[in-house]
Amino acid sequence: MIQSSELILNPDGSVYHLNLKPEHVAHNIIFVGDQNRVEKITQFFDSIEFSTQKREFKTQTGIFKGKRITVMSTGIGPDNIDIVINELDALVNIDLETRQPKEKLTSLNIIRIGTSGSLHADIPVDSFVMSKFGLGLDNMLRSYLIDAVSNIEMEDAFVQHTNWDLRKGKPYVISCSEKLEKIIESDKMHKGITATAGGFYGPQGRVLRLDIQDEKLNSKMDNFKFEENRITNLEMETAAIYGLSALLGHNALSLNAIIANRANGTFSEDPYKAVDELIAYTLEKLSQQE
Ligand code: R1P
Repeated sequence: MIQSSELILNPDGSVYHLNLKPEHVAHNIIFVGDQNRVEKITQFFDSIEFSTQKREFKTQTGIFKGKRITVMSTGIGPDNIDIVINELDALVNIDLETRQPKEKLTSLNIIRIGTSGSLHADIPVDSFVMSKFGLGLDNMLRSYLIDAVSNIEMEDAFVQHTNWDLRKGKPYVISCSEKLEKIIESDKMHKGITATAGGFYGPQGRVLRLDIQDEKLNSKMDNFKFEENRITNLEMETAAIYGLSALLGHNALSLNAIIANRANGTFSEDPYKAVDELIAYTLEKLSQQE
C-alpha cells in the first residue's frame, strides 16, 4: 500500500496538486505551459464537461469532433513535469481507494504544445518542430532508474562533443512515442532533438549579469549530430515528459511553435498566431486518429 505521505490526496479524494479525480481525465491529453493557453485550445471544443485550477495547473476536459480530450497547463520546467505526470499516472494506474497499483496498465497519449527557440537559421520563427528525442540537461529524471529507457550512446556522444562538465549531472536522452509521431507527422514539421534546460537564463546560455559555466554550449549544441539527428530547439519540458512517460508506460510527443531564432536573433512578429496554428493542426490530427 502506498502511504498517504507519498501519494497525497485532498479531502475530496483528488490528487494533491492537480485537484483531479480519475473520472476527470481523458486518455488523450494536451499539455501547455501557460494556463492562459488552456482555453485557447478548448475554445474549439464542442463541449466542456470539467474545469479546475490549482496554482499553475489548470485542467479542462471536453469533446472535440467526437474525441474526449483533456487540456492541462504544466507551468514552467521539469520539476513541474515530475508532479504532473506522476499525479496523472496515479489517476489512471493506482487505485486511490486501496492505494495499490492497478493490475492492468492504462497508457495515456500525451502531446505537449509549446513554444521554443530554434538553434538553426533554417528552422525559422513561426515554423513547427516535432521532437524525435528529448535531451535532458536538467537532471530531474536522474532521480529515477532510467537506463532501460534512455539512449546511452547518444548521451555519451553529447557529453564528449560538448566536453560537458559532469558536475552539472549527466544529460539524458529519451525518444518520443512512435505511435504518436505517426499520427501527428507531416511535411509541415521539422524533426529533431529538443534540448530541455532546467532554467531559462544561465541554463540556456543567456547572459545578463552572471557569468555562465560554458558560454560556448549553444554553439556546440548547434553542431551536434547523432545518426542524422541534430538539436533543433531548446525549451524546458520535453525531455522530462518523454522520460517519465516512457518509464510509466505512456505515449508522449512534444510539438513546439518556434517563436525565437537564437541563430539569427529574430523573434516572431506574431507568436500567438504561430501557436494558434499549431493548436489547430494538432487538434485536427488527434481527432482523425482511430
Ligand atoms: C519559458 O518562457 C517557457 O516557455 C516555453 C519553455 O519551455 C518554458 O516553459 O514553453 P511554454 O510555451 O510551453 O511555456
